[in-house]
Amino acid sequence: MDSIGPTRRQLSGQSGALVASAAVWNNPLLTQAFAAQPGEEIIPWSDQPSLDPEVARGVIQNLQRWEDPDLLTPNSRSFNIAHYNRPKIDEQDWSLEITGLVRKPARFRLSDIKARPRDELTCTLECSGNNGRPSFLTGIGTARWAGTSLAAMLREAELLDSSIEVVFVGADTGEEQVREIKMPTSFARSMGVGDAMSPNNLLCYEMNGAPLPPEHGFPLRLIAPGWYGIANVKWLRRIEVRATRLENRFMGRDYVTIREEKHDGRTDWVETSVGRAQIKSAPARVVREDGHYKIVGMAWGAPIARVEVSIDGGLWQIATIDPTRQEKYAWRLWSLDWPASEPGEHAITVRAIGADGSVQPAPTDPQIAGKHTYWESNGQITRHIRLS
Ligand SMILES: Nc1nc2c(c(=O)[nH]1)N[C@H]1C(S)=C(S)[C@@H](COP(=O)(O)O)O[C@H]1N2
Ligand SMILES: [Mo]
Repeated sequence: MDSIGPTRRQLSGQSGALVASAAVWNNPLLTQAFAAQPGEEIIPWSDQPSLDPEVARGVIQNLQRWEDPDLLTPNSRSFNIAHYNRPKIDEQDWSLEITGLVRKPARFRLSDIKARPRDELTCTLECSGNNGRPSFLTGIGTARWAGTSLAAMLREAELLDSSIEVVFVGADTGEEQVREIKMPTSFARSMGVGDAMSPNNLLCYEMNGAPLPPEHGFPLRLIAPGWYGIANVKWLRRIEVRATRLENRFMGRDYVTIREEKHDGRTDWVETSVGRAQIKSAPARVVREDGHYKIVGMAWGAPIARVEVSIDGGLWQIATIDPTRQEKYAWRLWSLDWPASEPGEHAITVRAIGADGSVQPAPTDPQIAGKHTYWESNGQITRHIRLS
């Protein structure tokens, strides 16, 4: 488990009710290691995005201030996204079907799934639209998920040799139109058989120790570590193995990154399905304590080797990464002391460097500069702040 100590803020009474028992301090779900400390003053960013952006109205709910993310995001502070409706499912009426190109199709009640071997994993989930729009900045959170192995269930179902695709179908429905055809449709995303069989994928019924909240997919959702949020299908009702690729709105139309690429001296416009998470970091807040400043932020999307900060376009300085959190799919906390800060406007840019040497791209990198859609915007983020 993640062991996170108490914070001075909690000890000082902000969450006075929690000070009751020592056990609380050992419960990572209740401790906010990343919350502001007493004596620290958070300096507000001068570029503040809306927490209720027009473009996302109805689709994205519960966006939080980015200044105080926690190492584990409490369920009450976790953003949620629904492209169609948010079904309220009664456990009695629900089952999960595994069907299609399998030798042994099966149907499971929630109790059947809970009776299977239990697995837990801390995983950061980022919406692929996060930061792609100036107004959408906090579509990310980290939770401790519990469920059972997807791969084990697929193995038991015995996939036929012709299978290439595993489709995850949700209970939420909406209407789509392609050319002149209007159709009622269910939310669905898919993975190739190889990706679906990854031992990391969990069918989850718990989020931070609580039953999966309705808006996060009760009774069962897929958690696919290493993928953008869209792959993590909520309100799962069917898993279907197929011999053809799914090319619906969420695989092949809307959730498509369009990018200009240079090949052999000519430009090709390339459309790719939103896929795996990518290395990323962002400054979360600047705090002042005893007259000096500290920049604190998060890094995620790939195993992180280093985080670097550039202030006002200056040299990259190496931030200190919090060593207490080493889980592969959970974000890392970092901080940098900022001693010589002049009054006035400042720009703070961060980049993460992965264990594999990959660098979070600059806005001028062809990966970012050539991109015409807002999805998969993992370019370096610059925030602005005014010091007095
Ligand atoms: N069934 C279903 N699953 C879904 C979605 C949806 O609209 N329907 N939205 C996806 C998107 S775009 C994201 S970013 C994540 C968000 O997960 P959360 O709502 O638990 O935060 O759920 C994904 N799973
Ligand atoms: Mo998303």
